[in-house]
Amino acid sequence: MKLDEITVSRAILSRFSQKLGDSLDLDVAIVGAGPSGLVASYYLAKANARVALFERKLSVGGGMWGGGMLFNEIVIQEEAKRIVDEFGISLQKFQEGYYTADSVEAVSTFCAAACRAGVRIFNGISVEDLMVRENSVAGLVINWTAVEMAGLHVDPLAVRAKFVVDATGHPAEVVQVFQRKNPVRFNTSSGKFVGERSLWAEEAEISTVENTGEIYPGLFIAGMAVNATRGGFRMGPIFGGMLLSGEKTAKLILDRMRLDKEKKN
Ligand code: 48H
Repeated sequence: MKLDEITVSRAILSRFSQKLGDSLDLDVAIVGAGPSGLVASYYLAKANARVALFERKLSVGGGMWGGGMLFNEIVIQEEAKRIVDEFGISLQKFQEGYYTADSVEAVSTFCAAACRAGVRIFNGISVEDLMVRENSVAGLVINWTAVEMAGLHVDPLAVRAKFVVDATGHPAEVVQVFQRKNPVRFNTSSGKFVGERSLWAEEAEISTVENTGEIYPGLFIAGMAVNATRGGFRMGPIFGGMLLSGEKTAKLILDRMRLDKEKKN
């Protein structure tokens, strides 16, 4: 077969334009492809929602690659074992209620499952702002991470979405930028972004899941962004809460989509 460089270029441009073009009007836009964002996106796509995931870095997987302190094993507790099993990731029992997984197998499996379920993942793209309407969030404002890193003055593009999920981890970037730029009141204890507390694994794992939800019309929080936004504790390198939070996010949004559809009919 004769190879033509221009055909290779044309193939990439054509396919990427199609992929991004098909993602400009979504049911759900998720920001951050760590464990909570990946799991949320997977369950949403499996239920036929139109969902895309935007990740600043080239690598997808967030803080899961490095396990704890770069020892690339993660710990999963009993409550989240069924999710890891559903994805087919190998788990080893460490002692009663504690399981471990190879973090590389875990991340790569979550990514592959999300892609195969129909999630469109855009890496190298940063979310710099939100699109808003009167009293709700209406989508994302995106730009290349390379533009952000170079500090270039380049205007962004917009993505419309019925629901936006902040799954950006510790910084809860989407929530913070939204608060900085708008006179908003969140569904938190103070009505504002509260900030993450210190390490208390047991409490943190419970509250991460409990506090997962909608903090402003159209804006959901998942994973570590939940603790940061609502003033929860951190949990260290145990990942069950991140997976359960992702699963709960998908369930809450799917319930809302069903309700909204019923109301329309
Ligand atoms: C696009 C963005 C933007 C942006 C950030 O940190 P993550 O892994 O997030 P979670 O919440 O799924 O998982 C948290 C977990 O990894 C962790 O840190 C734990 C359990 N810590 C416990 C402790 O005590 O320390 O992933 C977030 C992703 C990253 O890949 C970022 O690059 C990305 O979001 N991101 N992507 N636009 N503005 N901000």
